[in-house]
Amino acid sequence: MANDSIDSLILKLHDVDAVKFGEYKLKSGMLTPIYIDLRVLVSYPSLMNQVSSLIYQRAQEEELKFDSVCGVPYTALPLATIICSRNELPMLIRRKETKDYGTKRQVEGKVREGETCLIIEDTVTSGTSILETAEVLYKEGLKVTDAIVLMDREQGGVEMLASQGIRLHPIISMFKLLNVLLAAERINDQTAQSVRKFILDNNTFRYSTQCNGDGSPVSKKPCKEQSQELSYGARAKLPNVHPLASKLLRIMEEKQSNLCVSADVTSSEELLQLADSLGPKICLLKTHVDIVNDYTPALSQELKALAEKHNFLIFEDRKFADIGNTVKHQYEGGVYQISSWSHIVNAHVVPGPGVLKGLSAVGQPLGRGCLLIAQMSSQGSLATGEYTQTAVKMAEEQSDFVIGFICGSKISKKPEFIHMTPGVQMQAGGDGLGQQYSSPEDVICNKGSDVIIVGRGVLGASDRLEAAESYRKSGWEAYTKRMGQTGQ
Ligand code: 5BU
Repeated sequence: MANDSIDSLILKLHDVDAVKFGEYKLKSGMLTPIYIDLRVLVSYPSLMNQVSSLIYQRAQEEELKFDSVCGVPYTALPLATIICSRNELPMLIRRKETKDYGTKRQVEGKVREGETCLIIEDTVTSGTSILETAEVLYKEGLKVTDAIVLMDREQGGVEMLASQGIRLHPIISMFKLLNVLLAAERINDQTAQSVRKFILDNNTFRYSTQCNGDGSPVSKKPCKEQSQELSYGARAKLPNVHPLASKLLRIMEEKQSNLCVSADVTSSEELLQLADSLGPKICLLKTHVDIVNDYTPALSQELKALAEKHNFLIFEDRKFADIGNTVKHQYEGGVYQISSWSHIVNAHVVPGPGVLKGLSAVGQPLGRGCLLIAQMSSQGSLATGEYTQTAVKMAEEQSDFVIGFICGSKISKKPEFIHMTPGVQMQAGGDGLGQQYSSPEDVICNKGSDVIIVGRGVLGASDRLEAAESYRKSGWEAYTKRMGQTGQ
């Protein structure tokens, strides 16, 4: 999709007051410094046409497969009409209120069970409107795999819908909109900054809970209703699961531990002591080998032996982020020779798929696996929205090497992928340097992640073993709660 056509659309939307700055109240009651009102579009036929074309173009670019189109009532309804009419596609209309006479149908149009319907929406904040429409379509026996939205406020809608198995494709994202309006001097730096801050501080997915949340609703399903979900043990046996993911899931089930301790210590002796003493409590030991002051190759060999002794895997949190050729050398060579001892590494998706190509050239023959950093726990992280979604897509495309994600919540419905979440302590809060903490219960039960990564929560305790056991227990209890069981 051409960037200049998006830029000109953004300016036109601003011209017609579809984008307003000030102080507005959202449906949820939240006050926002930016208001998007695309209802006015119907008064501007050429804009309606332009938007409809861009939406259809996006469906084609993404090579989406669907049998019908449904616009979320009301604003997206005329957009869906134009798209369907122009391209001769069958349309479905979702009623907002069920009729109390006649057919009492909630969906109008010819419904053929098993077919796939593409949802169109004008603006997304949390994603609940799209989910509500999808739920009505599900009831009619239809499938919903994708939705296209004109304007994504980047407040967690993409992630929430991904957790429910729906890929959301935004045409305009909030940050893009701000940049274009700023460049065109329609807004000043201060306004852009205050909107950016608002968006980053009000991510409805990251800060709300799926079970019993008091933030905006993400999923109406209580934990118990998620019991159709597969256990770690069952996921280990899935036909398409990566052998290393399978091994980790088996370890988790056997040791009743979804705890990864982040061994952020600076001496070899302390690192080995930690690995040996906490080994029985953990499924995974995460290292930052480049903070160890006295590293020698013997350290990694001893770590490997302890991993075998206590049945855990090693995850070097190296966060590769360069072009394929460079990361290949960084992974295999240098002082640390990471690929020779670390079962799992992680990578940023910012370089594009080449980073995985480089890493997998080294790691795959050794049976290693990689986690993609789809989200980060730090305040103001830019890994949100479309970025996160791209990470999920990249993982799906290279699932012979990618075993899961670093993320704040479940972002892929594929049970073969393992979700791991850093920024975990018993009490929510932060460390004053940007780290943000959630509790094991919140991360595993409410956010649907699989593994808690705990550093200072354990390392800072006077009795590290006791602390590790208490995190193991909390993480496991949250998991059994999520599975709808009681205290295994
Ligand atoms: P803490 O002491 O529990 O805050 O340590 C968290 C660890 O996880 C630390 O090693 C970080 O480098 C690592 N981390 C993180 O905190 N947040 C992230 O998004 C990623 C890694 Br990726």
